[in-house]
Amino acid sequence: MPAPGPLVAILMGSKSDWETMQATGQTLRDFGVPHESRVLSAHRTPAETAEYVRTAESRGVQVFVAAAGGAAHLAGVVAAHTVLPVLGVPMKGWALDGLDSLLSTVQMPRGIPVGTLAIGKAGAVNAGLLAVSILSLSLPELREKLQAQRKREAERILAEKLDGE
Ligand code: RP5
Repeated sequence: MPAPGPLVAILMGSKSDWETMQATGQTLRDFGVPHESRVLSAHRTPAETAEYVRTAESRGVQVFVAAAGGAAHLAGVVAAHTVLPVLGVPMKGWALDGLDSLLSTVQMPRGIPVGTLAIGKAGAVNAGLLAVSILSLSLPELREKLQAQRKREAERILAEKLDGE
């Protein structure tokens, strides 16, 4: 694993998203993937967001995860400034309970892709796993860790006992 800089940047539109997005950081930690997390808003800090994305690549970032709620444009704005993979996580809550966030994140115009995950915690965890999967293309040890994790999960499911059965 290359030591110094973060390979994944986890961005979120507000500190209020952190409760959910910690799950992405934890997932990356579980796989030993260096990452950093920042609050940056598409609407409230547009210049700083663009600057962060432009400089992240030169620091070694290879995958962006961007989370926002409501008018959730952060992932799209990040994708507008990089050709690296951008994974969008729609936040739950707000006026339409996350459906607004999902549609704002997923409905990108042709040419500027955002890989959009599920709303909320499941999406936050899966964004971490998908980032690991992308990195595993050039880091074979991560592929082995992913395979081991799938096996552990399958064993856990198969070992589930149902009350009364
Ligand atoms: C979005 O608006 C953020 O990503 C957050 O999900 C939502 C509300 O932000 P706060 O009002 O909690 O700062 O930009």
